[in-house]
Amino acid sequence: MSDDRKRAAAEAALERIRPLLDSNTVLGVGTGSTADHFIDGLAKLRHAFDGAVASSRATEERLRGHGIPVLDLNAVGPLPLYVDGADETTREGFLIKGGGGALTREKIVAEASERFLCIVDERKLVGRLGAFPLPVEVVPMARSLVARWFAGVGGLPEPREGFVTDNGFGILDVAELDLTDAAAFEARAEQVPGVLTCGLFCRRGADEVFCAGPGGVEHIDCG
Ligand code: A5P
Repeated sequence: MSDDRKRAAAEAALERIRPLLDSNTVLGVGTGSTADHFIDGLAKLRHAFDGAVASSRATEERLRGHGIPVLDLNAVGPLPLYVDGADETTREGFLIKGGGGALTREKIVAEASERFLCIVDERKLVGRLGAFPLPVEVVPMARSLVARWFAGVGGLPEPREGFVTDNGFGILDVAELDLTDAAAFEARAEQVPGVLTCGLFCRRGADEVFCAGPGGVEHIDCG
């Protein structure tokens, strides 16, 4: 059921972007099982746009598998649209991302994009962020230092064992954080030496959320 809803959210985003595409359009494309549905649907629109910037190696491979050209972010200008999933979202478009470990490249592509469309099923729509442990990408030599910082602010950090990001770094998953002021927390956490990226997307959150539930897909304009 969850998979059907992920597909429904992805299809709603495809309908949203279809009229906006032209032969010069380069899309930002996210990572994860919901984004995979989006990529599979995008294959049918292959000739309506120029290509895509991928937020992970896995997404790059899936795009190429569908014959969609993958472009280097450095070779293109600002992207008009970025479509990606999330682990949690609020109605104002604040997100937790990084369950799949692609948070740094996702944050880069989100920053490079004029509009960020987030696709989720209804289990991920929350009133307040933080039930999902916050993924944090860390430079390996700083893992203990960064873990102590997160413990010091009330979190329970756990290294994601055996996981290496596309950037060659590690992930700490931090539970039990008080993210009442998530935007301020994002800014503080990303100042800690050794933190490459924290999985809060508030400074640059989603502009629109497509949330699939039992009654269909709700389109939330985050304002
Ligand atoms: C990838 O690192 C994440 O940010 C994903 O966007 C997030 O984990 C959602 O994944 P699913 O669509 O697989 O639930």
